[in-house]
Amino acid sequence: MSIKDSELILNPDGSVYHLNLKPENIAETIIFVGDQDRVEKVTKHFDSIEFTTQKREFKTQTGSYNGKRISVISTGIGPDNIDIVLNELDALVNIDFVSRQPKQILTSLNIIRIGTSGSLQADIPIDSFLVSEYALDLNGMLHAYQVEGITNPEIEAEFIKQTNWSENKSKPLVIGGSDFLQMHFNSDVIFKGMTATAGGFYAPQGRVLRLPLQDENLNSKIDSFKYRDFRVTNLEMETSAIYGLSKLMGHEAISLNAIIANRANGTFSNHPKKVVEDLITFTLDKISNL
Ligand code: R1P
Repeated sequence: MSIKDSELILNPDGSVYHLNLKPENIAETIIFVGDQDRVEKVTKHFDSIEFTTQKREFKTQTGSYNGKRISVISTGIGPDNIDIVLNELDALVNIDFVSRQPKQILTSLNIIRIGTSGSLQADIPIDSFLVSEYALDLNGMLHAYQVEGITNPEIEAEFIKQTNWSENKSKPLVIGGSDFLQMHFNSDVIFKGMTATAGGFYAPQGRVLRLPLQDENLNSKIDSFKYRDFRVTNLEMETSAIYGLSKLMGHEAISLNAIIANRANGTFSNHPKKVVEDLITFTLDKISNL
């Protein structure tokens, strides 16, 4: 059965609906950034660029770094955008656009997120790097898929208990990153942790401007959550969605975070651009021998 036009939407030039990409436009190693202006902060280091396109917040450049073909894609903000980006990238490599059927032999992409994030722990300072060994999903987009089997029910149950998580909110999920990429990116200069992913920036991350929170103590309960060696180290808006969909689709994914804020002591980096720039060069060096 072929996938209907309404389900896999292609543009008149044959490119996929939101990303504006054709299968030949992307490499098998893909860097995700949030901000479209950050794409060129990565590709300015490339030897050459073969392809550029942009639609909405999704900007893509493909080129080579030290001879390795890499694509850089901006995802914009949030798990809903990750749903679009991962599904369309997976379609580009694993669905035949002519027969509109999944391919017999599937391709596994290497996906590396270079993001910014706020630390929740005093001992993970601003201007440091953190790799997400695990992601804690507080958002819920993933519950539209069959997530049984890729999550960690024991840690989830303990998190729900310790935070008295509201039944009106989607059930938190804990998902590991790619073991293969974590081994490859292992380094003394990088903290390891469990990254919480929220589906919003303000109340979903415990920020109050004018509206009161559903649970004003939730952030401090998240900060002090402890189960075996697990604690929540940092908060951002994409990692769990990337980890969950990559696991379900068979891609390898890792999330690297430039820590630009520390919410435990209320500090913000004096030079956030430099921290991101340093994480970009660290990442490119590691990718060139992937
Ligand atoms: C919020 O300001 C955005 O910044 C963080 C969050 O995950 C969210 O996307 O990451 P990026 O700077 O990588 O987009």
